[in-house]
Amino acid sequence: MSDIEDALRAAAAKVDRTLDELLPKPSGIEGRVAEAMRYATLSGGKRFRPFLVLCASSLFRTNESGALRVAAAIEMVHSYSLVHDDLPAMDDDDMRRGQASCHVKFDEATAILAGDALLTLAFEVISAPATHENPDVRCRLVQALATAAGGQGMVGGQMLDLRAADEDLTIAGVSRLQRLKTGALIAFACESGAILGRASREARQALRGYAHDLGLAFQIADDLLDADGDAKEAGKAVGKDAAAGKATFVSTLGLDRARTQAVMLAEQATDHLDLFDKKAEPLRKIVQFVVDRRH
Ligand code: GRG
Repeated sequence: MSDIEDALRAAAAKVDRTLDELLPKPSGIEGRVAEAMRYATLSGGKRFRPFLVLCASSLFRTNESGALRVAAAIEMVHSYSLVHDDLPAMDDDDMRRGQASCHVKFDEATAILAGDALLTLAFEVISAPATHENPDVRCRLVQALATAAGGQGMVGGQMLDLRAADEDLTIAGVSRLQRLKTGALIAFACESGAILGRASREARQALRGYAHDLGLAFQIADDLLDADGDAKEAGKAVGKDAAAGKATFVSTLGLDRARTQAVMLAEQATDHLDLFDKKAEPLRKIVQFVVDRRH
């Protein structure tokens, strides 16, 4: 296993412990929703976004326990998005992270509620004093996460995605959709490190540029997996975009150009980190992992 995979696993173990502490324990009749929240969140996953939070915050003088809470909160938002995305009204997927989707394991109403509760818990966690002693920092985290997850961010991107099969999207249209749907949360992961660390404008700009290019490279890699990946390895259905006639980076650019574009974006993302010294090494290495990933 490579260094970066080891680092990802080590960070994932810490994030999972934090999630286990923060997620409600099932009890009483309403315990079913807690069970579904736990099922959807503590079910594997690369913990890529939490890793970005931890690496970005470690560039500055930050407290690891606060960063871990932000990392767990972003994973809650990500897990909610996957639970809702898998619902029959959206992407209608029976399998996620190699196991039954949340609505298949439980039922649709419970999956909707579990997603809602994960989203709200994320805000409860980042707005609590244990995340950062300074209320201004907490307020900025709340605002940035709300923008990234809402109608001008991930939810807006999901709306565009649901319409993608009926629209003749150009490459600019596909880029905008993906920048909102997946890019916004990835950008928040990096931005949150800068907010926690009260970074300079220059450092913040550099992380913003990095997150932009990394987010697009991540999505192209995801489209490539959907186009030529293996369902078992990916832990989810593949070939769905083409079957639905959805415009993606692969359908608009073709396999080869999409691969080339991902490599170019990866190089560009790494260039943004020139400002930081050796401390940014994990952020550099994760770029390559994202482009090469098979799940
Ligand atoms: C329902 C509001 C709402 C939003 C859904 C993110 C999203 C928007 C839908 C997910 C659909 C999807 C498969 C998008 C492609 C990129 C992506 C988010 C892949 C899954 O993320 P990974 O690879 O998954 O980080 P793991 O399981 O490792 O956490």
